[in-house]
Amino acid sequence: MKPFLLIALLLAPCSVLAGEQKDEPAELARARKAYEAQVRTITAPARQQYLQQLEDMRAQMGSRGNAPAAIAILDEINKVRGESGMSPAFDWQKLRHATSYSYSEPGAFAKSGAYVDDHHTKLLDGLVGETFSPQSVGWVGTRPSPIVFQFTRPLKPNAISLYILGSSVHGGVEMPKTVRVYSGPKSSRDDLIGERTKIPDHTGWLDIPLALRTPVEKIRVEIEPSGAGYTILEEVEFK
Ligand SMILES: [Ca+2]
Repeated sequence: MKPFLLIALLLAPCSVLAGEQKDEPAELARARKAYEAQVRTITAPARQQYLQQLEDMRAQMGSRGNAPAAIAILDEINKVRGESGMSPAFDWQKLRHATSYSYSEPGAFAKSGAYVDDHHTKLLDGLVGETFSPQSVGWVGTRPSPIVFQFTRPLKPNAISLYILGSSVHGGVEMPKTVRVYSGPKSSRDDLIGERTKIPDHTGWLDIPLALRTPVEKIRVEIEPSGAGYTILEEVEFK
């Protein structure tokens, strides 16, 4: 017998044994997969409830300007999402600084006050207030200018949040009648990805889910005023 054949014969049983230990039966893999899917289905409502609770908590911390707490909550959100095979949440705190925006009609701000946003910074500075301030962006007697947000790479946010002032801050302030969100810089009914009507009169965040099929680099927001009063916007976030 040639030496290499002898070596092959001596090694053969070990290889087979190792293969049997490593390769599990297909029945086991199938049963485990079904079990894992069942666990995911059974625990889904509790997980969704917990994720919603975390999102509310994160928004609360964000509106109070408590960035470290908001980041800690985001880590927990991503841990829970990761454990259940979901993709990580949109990390707006990191992406905010890499996002810019412009107004299609830049001259339409309310001049009676400090509501001009010529430098395009106020809506992404992370600051929100309970009432109007020099950090607010406002329009009066005219339709607010469409706002075009530009990301540095294609993104697929699940929602947009707008921090809007309600009439409780001043009688002349009105909530928008409608907010429409489009993919791309121009508005076209085909590109409508989110819409809110019947907006409750409330100072704070207004969430609008976005139905994006593919990532986009630009998102356009159009606000329709309720009447002739002030429309005041403080901040915009993507989630
Ligand atoms: Ca702001």
